[in-house]
Amino acid sequence: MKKITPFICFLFIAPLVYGQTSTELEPLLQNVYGRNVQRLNGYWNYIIDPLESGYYDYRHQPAADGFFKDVKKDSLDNNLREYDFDASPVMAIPGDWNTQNRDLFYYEGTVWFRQKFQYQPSDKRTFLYFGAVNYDAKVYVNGKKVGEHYGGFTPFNFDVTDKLMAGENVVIVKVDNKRSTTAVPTDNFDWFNYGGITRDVLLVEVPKTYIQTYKVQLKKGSEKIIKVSVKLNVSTAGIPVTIAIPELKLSKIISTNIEGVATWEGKESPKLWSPKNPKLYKVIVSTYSDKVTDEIGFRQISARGNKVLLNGKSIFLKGVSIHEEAAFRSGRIFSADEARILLAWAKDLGCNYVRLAHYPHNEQMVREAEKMGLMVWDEIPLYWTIHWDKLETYTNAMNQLDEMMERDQNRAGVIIWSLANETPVSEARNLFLGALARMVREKDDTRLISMAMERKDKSKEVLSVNDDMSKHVDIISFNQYVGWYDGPKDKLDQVKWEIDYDKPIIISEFGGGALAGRHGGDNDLWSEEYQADLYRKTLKMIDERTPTLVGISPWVLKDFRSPRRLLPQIQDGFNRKGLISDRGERKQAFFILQEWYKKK
Ligand code: GCB
Repeated sequence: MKKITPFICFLFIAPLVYGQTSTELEPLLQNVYGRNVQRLNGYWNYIIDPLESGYYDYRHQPAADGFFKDVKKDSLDNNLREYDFDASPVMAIPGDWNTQNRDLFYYEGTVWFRQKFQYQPSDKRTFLYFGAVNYDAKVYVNGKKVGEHYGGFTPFNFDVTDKLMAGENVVIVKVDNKRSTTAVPTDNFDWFNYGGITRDVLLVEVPKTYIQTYKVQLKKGSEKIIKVSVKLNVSTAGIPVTIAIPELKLSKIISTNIEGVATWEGKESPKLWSPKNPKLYKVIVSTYSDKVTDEIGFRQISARGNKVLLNGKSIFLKGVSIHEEAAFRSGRIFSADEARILLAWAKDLGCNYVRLAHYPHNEQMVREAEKMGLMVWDEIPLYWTIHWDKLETYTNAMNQLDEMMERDQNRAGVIIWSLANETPVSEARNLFLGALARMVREKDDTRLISMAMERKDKSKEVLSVNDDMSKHVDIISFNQYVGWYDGPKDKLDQVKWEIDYDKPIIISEFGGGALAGRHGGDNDLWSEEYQADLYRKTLKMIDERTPTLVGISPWVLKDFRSPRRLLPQIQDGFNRKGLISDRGERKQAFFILQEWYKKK
């Protein structure tokens, strides 16, 4: 216990320092896509800078005249400048750099990006918004730093009003995707470390007094009471806020308190969102000066005993795990069109649920899933061997969790917040994750908490889970690879499961690898037949020798790139546990699971 005392201290300090990893960050604007935006997407000039010579001088001190200044040659006395954005190549933003330039395929380090845009001053405020940058983003506007953000999968924004000029403006971003043992994720993970400005870049215009965030959802425990909370950027009481849901003939004017927050709850009769009827309502939040439009669904999700109830009825989560990697071309996904391809595959499989692993996917993915009637498990990359004893790691994780929750808080489709994946059990880890679980509960009582745990067996034949984090979660989820890492496959016929928690249970991963088109007997590793048989046996084990489950999300929908997967002619840099290959071919196991889902 002694060893972790400093850690306990930092858990108390953490809320105080929270948000200060990136001091210049403004609170996240809710639903930028429902606002007046100028897209800065397009072709950006870039400079690859492995030694960060655009940032540090020759004594390795931050340079005052780094690349972010983008100085004109003739403004210098001696004309000497050793970089030139104008003469540098361009790449498409949003987009990872690895799949746009062969030289950058395995690159991990710094790349500078520059874009120019026109701006006309007005009485409005302008935010510079990034959907995500992997991993460390230092952002400059017209030569001045506006802020920095850590974490590769969540949105962030800066108020840049005072830095903009009439006419041409320049935004420069130093992006560094070097892995680090103290980061979230750490330096060791089983997916591809796509670097760059991987999601939309937007200029968002808002009035001086604007709607910073809002949450419109059913109140916990009710299928009728809609609960609204709207926060303005000013701490002024008495500002009228209108909340309108035209289809429900709801139009209500409420008033802010001294914190600039307006709340309301009232009885309505919305048609409830469900996979069968993914009904969304147009919701308009407005003040005298600002207006945001959204599409919001209403549903009630809860856990009772070992059941998960959707709108009061027990439901089985027919799921699949998905990485945010494009079908056919394997780069990072950032558009609704590409999200729909993967999600349509999941629907075809018979899914009503997807586990978006192992980090927050882009907003389009979450919104499209919701529209298609897929429930969502949202996750942050607390993966494997995290530095549980480091304040910076905790703050980073908390920040990513908060940004994900803030972004997705109005999505009825999102039913589970997941804290972590396969993290080794220790006291420090339990404190770290326990503190995060408390934060999640405080922020949102309308969704369930889970995390992918690991097995702790009772004996060779009796498999189980025993994890102290169980008291913090609503759903016990665990990954298990009997028949693959834990072979041979016949073991699936011999073992049974006993889990001693009176909580709903999900198998968040199982699976095995197969190269599409490779055939053999049921026991030939890497053949489609092996994988299909593994699914057959696992599903039988679930039917016959596993406590009642509320869902599964097998690993994984599509083969995905991972530098850990090195077997020539079979893996070639891909994790081959996909039910569909990277080229879109369905493997035999796809149809086994599809059949099982049909009967569920
Ligand atoms: C796991 C991890 C997942 C890996 C998978 C595998 O347990 O959660 O990220 O990709 O196993 O294929 O080994």
